[in-house]
Amino acid sequence: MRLRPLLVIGGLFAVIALAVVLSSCGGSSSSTSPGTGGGGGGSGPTFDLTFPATGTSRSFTFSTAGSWNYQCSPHGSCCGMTGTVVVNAGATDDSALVTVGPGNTLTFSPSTVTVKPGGIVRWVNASSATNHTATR
Ligand SMILES: [Cu+2]
Repeated sequence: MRLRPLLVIGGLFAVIALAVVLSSCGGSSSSTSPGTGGGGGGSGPTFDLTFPATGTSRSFTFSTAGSWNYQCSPHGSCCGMTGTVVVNAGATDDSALVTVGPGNTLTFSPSTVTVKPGGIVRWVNASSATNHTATR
């Protein structure tokens, strides 16, 4: 008579423990699936800089460490006009200059620049084209 309630309670604990184990297995496998593919995680900074004339310059301040790819909207997918800003606490430079379309090429030069967090990147349009952008 006194054992029966204990057995019932023990059985309930066993069921609850099994349920916890099963749910934690499912939880751990699903929580590891989303990946951002390297580069500091999250979506990172966004910007859309335009260069409506030769000589136009635009600046952007990068506060978040990571490796941030960007492209020219009209010339990124078609022509590989892309670049990367690496923001790294170990960097020494607090600013960098990128030339847009030097010699009327569809390039950013240099294609990769590195600054420390809080660093400023400035792009200058050296091209006769007026539709380049730096976008991400
Ligand atoms: Cu372009």
